[in-house]
Amino acid sequence: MTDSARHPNIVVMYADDLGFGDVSCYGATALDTPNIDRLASEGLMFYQGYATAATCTPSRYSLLTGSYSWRNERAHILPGDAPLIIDPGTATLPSVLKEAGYTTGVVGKWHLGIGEGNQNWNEPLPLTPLDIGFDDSYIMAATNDRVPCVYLDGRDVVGLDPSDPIEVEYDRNKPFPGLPTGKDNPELLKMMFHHGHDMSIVNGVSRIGYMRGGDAALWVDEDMADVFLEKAVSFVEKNKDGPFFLYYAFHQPHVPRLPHPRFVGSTGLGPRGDAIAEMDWCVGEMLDALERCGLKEDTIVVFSSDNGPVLNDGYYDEAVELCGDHRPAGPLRGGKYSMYDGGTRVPFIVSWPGAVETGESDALVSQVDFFASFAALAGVSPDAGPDSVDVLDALLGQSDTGRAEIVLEGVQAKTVLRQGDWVFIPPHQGPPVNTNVNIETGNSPVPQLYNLSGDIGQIENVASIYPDVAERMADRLREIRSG
Ligand code: NG6
Ligand code: CA
Repeated sequence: MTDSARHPNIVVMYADDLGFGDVSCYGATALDTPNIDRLASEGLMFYQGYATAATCTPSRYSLLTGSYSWRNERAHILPGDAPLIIDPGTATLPSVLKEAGYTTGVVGKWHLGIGEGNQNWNEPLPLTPLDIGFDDSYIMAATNDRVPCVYLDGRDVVGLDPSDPIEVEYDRNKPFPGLPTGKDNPELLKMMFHHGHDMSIVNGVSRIGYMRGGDAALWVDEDMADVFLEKAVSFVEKNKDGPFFLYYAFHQPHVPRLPHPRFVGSTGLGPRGDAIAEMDWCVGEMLDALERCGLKEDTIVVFSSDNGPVLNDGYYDEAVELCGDHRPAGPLRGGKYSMYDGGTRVPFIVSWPGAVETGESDALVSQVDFFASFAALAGVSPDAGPDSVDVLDALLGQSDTGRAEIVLEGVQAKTVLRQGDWVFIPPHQGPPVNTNVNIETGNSPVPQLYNLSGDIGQIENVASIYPDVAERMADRLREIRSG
């Protein structure tokens, strides 16, 4: 092995709300994802690959820290003005790789908080990705449906005119007087909200949160894919002498779904499908850039998603009406927010041409394992804590064995244990269905036990047939949570 083969570049491409059944290599027929498929054909597709949680912030927290998110009570869906929830000094995937000589960059959706609270967006930002291990950072602070709707380059808002400062307010009862909102001025909207998302209007779309000022800095949703892609590609070009770690976090297909006009109508599924097509194109552009730079065989490329799919996540965009026979979660039950597998089991592809075996793997792996696995690959051994398992051999296709067990997290940090093929869901209070999004939550007054080997759709609760298994797993889950 040459040096560069021992320390490959690492590119993690991370979709937002993309389901297990949303790409063609995982069985989708209603839309084509030729570039993700190309990555899969050059690498290894995991069928038991998980995000740690069924929502964004917790999954991203785990991916970057190697720690289960329910251990940090701040790791829940964050507002756009939340402080950074990863403390500087914490070992993170980028900080550990940096120690091993990598140059590290993040481009795209962040959603792990910025600053120390009460953030003044008009001054250099105090706590950013730059403070937890990234050398370069070009991000949006939270989500594309949350204010502030601006890009952050390092510590600065891009394109901010100091004479038009930004103000952000998340208290629902404190709209900026005189400024239109989705709630009061629906006639100004190009995409109507369905639930939530009725506060400040930016680019014809009402968002979560109020903002005022910063007009010259506001993003244009339709250009977002191109903006992030350009930054991601230039990071690769700039650092092609490597090794580098790039965390490229897409905003698609999260709401509001506003792909560039050149993708509008490219699928029959409406804006949600078109946003997936746009993201797939970005994947292809990144693969081409790596090839152009001569890095194809020196780079591990990972593609995955932060949580499962949702159709109506708060805007009328025809995702439900145009879905037809398409099953965004494939054969899995539930979706985003859910404790069922549809919430957390996601497309999970690892490619390293020449080094990773090609084909399919049934090894149980989680994004929380990137921390320990890639640290091992880079030759460093941080104090990984108990949650991140070195499954490098499985990720490289050299072993069929991944983890023995994994804790999965639905919304509100409700946890589930998977052990082998068994999934145990403890009784949890709350409605069985989140009616806003029409997704089963997994809440039930009784314990649930499923065996995925014959029941991938988690249809038959066998807790009363195997009470000893259910009890053993309940104990184990309690033990892990208290450990
Ligand atoms: C929810 C939003 C949803 C989405 C989600 C975060 C409402 C009613 N719903 O609170 O639209 O933004 O948060 O998604 O506001 S995530 O993928 O970033 O976790
Ligand atoms: Ca998400």
